[in-house]
Amino acid sequence: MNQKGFSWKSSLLKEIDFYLVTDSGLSKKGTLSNVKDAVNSGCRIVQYREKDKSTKEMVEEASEIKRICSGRAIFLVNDRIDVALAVDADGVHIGQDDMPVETARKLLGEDKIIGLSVNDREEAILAEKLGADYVGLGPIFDTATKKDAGEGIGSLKIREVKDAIKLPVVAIGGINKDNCESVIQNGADSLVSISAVVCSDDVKRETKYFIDMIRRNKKA
Ligand code: 3NM
Repeated sequence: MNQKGFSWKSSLLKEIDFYLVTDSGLSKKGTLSNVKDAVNSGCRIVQYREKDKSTKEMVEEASEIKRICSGRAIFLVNDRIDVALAVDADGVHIGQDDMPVETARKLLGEDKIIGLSVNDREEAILAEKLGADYVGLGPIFDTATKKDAGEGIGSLKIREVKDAIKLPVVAIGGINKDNCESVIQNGADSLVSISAVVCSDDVKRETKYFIDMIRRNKKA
């Protein structure tokens, strides 16, 4: 079954609030510790994003993350469809220059989640047509975490994208405690804040902060 534009996966993803993306280069306490702390704090979606490890190390780490997330959080792998398949993750998150969504869908099947990074309304509309289950919209603000992310588009662009598609919109890029409320107030279903969370001494506390802030602003 492929209901492009909206599916049971998209409705599940609309319920997600804080979205953890791992970064072993920035992490103070390590990826596995970050995943455990975030999930124990109530985070319901984890993306394993690893740029510096061997495939073997990634498969080992991903299978450990899958175990931690099991029954508690959706587990996606960034970019590496082979790693996602190897550990039977819940899906992947891919970028505009990664494997095309249609090809990823053929490899993964209809039951897996595919998220696509988009930078504007046009890319978001195309993502929906291609059968992505959610879009990662960014960078919302300037960020040093992803060197080639480009300039921040500003949180008002979130509303523009939300009005153009049915898919859940996950906001990413330069989001921190000072600017996060505007991201939810402008319609994001969920948000990612890599450095504000993984660079912290207390990932549990930071995760809880974002979850509470998102729920409060969604209710308002
Ligand atoms: N993707 P931080 S921005 C991984 O715009 C990533 O698609 C982006 O890190 C995009 O929360 C980004 O520390 C880095 O700014 C986000």
